[in-house]
Amino acid sequence: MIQKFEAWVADHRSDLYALVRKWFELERPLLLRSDLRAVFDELNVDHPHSFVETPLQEMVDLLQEAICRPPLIYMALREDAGRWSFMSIHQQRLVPELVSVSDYLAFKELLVHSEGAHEPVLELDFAPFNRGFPRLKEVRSIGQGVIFLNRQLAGTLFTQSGAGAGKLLHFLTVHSMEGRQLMLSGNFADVAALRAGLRRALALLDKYPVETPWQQFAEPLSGLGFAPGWGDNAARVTDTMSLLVDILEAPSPLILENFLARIPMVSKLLILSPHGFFGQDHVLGLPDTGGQVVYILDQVRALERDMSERLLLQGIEVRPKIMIATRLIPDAGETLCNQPLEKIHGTQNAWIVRVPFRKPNGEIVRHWISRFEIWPYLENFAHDVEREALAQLSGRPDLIIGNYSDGNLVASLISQRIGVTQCNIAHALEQSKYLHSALHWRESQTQYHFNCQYTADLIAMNSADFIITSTYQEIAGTAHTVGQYETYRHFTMPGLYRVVNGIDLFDPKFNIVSPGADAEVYFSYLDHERRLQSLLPEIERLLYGQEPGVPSRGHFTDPSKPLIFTMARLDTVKNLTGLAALFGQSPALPAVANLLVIGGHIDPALSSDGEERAEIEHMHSIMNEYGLDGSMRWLGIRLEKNLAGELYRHVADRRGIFVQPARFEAFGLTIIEAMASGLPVFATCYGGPREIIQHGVSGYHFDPNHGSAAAAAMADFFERSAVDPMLWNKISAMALKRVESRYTWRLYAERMMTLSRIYGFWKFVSNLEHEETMRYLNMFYHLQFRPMAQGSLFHE
Ligand code: UDP
Ligand code: LCN
Repeated sequence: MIQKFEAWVADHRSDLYALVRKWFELERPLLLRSDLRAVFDELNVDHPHSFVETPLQEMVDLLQEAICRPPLIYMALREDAGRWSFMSIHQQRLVPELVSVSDYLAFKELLVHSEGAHEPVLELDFAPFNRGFPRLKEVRSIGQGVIFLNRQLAGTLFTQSGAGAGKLLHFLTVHSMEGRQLMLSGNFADVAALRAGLRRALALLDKYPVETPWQQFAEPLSGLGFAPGWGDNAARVTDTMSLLVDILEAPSPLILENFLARIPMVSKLLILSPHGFFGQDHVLGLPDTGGQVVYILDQVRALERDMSERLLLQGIEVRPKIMIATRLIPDAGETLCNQPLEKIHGTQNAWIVRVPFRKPNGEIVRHWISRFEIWPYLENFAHDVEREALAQLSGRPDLIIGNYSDGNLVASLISQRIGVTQCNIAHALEQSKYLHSALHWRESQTQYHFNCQYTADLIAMNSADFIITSTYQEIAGTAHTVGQYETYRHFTMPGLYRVVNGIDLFDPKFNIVSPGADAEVYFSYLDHERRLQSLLPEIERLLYGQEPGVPSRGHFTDPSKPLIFTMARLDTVKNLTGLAALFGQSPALPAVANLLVIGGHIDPALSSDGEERAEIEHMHSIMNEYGLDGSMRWLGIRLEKNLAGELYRHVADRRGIFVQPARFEAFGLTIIEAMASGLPVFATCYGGPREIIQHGVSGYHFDPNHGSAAAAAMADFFERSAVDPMLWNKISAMALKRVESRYTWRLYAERMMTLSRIYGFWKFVSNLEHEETMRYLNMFYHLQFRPMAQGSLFHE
């Protein structure tokens, strides 16, 4: 593409000059894709000849951003997910030149740091460490790491003249759970002996009826060298052994996956989620406390069920144990976050274990602190959690799952020390939410400490054995937008360090495993039998009357109109104020619907968080400005799950919609909850919702930056549905179907457990531990992260 463009420029210098000049005329040093395109489109209209389908247009199509410092312009081009190139053009010479990522970032640094431009800078490059490792090749395969890994495993391990089979034999021979030997008891000297043993065992099993429980032939099988773990009855043991026979004969990725799926590997889980208020009651909607908590609690229930079922099927009587480690907050308000131990409802053996943050002098931090302020406490926290986990779980966990930047960092520290497989879940990577936050890290340093956060992210994502994402776009974006992980591929924090290769999207560690909506709580409004009728009077009072103790503002002058419902934490990025504004500004929308907002507090003095307080003030000013008190109701409460579930359904009964207006949403659990209730959803086009909803089929996307277009689309939907009720019904039905087929915890748990086993096995047989990377990360942690984290303590 670049060569084609260069050739074109040779004959079209004046056209290129016209475009570059127009870009410079904007007099903005940093131009985004939308700015660059708008100027190009303008030129295309004004210019005597069109540039449609010229190499110039192809080039502009790829542009993501440009840095303008006349007479030079530096451009970042993205041909596809993870495939970038960089180019400079001099206004007079007009010869495009390819530049390195490092040169591009150095030029970008001049935007904030011109005086120090020539100072030496620490450059981070993880690419050389990965040279020897297999990588995916196709953009569309990104996020399907395990499929690729299985192919590699089946292919390479077993073609190396039996070496792979030998490793598998070794793995099965040393494999144990809770100190009990599983699979093989150690009698097999080599693979030939194992084959012979399997033949004898299968012949023995043939004599038993298929339903015969394992215990009845355990002794003769043990005599042949087989330990428990193959199955709970003769049929399943036979199947598992046959799979191994097939692998030893002619391995295929599918057989290998099926066989590994049967090996009991995970009975003890450690899950890390340090920040926020982590609890089961009265926490949702508090600052920094939202979907991550819902996700983990639902995940734990689903994983425990899956683990128990699988262990039983394999004939293992071990009760799985799950520990969620979070911070203990002594001053925890009405929550239980000051309790060291809390059993998770609906589980047999899953617990929240709370460990306090300690200052260097040992003093316990008593109050909630923002997730942006917790960096100095994590190292001590990791030590304390490790000790607690080894005690609570009576030994090492089989898998450690980190959540969000802080949990993933703690997971890395503990996994490295005790040598356990590490899985990361980002939930939200802040570079996508806070645009240019790396470039301008110094300006927001006192509030956000992005230097610590992005360093922690780099360490955690590079040390994880595997990474779970909720959507494809979280890793790789779309044709024109950058993925959340992709923002870590290259970036710069001027004066600190420059990342030229931070993460490789083609790494097989990435896997898409989408969360679900709790089917016990979020089900169709048409499922009348299961509806919680007893909650309806409370909903009536909340929405149309007065519920004692619930702060509110506004009421519905005409309660017969359908509702536009939104519910979220009152963060700036959630943009609930943007929805109120687009509603207030629209001539059509308030005529056809009322707006119901649930989030934050009505009284700003009740909020402990600066960002939330500002949003509260903003919401009031919008309601005042547009006179919304008769068409909008704002409730300053946190809804309990069951009430939230029934409210979604109530809004559906009234043929309303749910709106998620965030400036950027990593995934958006409220979206799948609303869809699971049969509610048509309008959601932001930035982030996960773009993938969850198929526009015009199972809901709609809108651009929150174009409020009037969004309001018009919503008004149009209400108007058309009033004429033709089938429209609302169709979108509702498709939303239900979409969630059922893609976003369920049952699917999640199955996938997650398969991944744990396969990556655990990989780690064992191929020593995927990346010793060199680990050493480099260790140095980076000590020399870069630690001093910064400790430094940030002094801002307190
Ligand atoms: N939630 C709730 N009650 C509230 C506010 C939020 O139950 O008053 C729940 C909501 O149902 C969803 C979660 O909190 O399950 C928010 O998750 P989401 O992914 O939408 O956003 P996040 O807060 O993680 O950014
Ligand atoms: C954090 C977010 O910001 C949401 O978009 C997700 O839905 C939630 O975590 C659960 O992963």
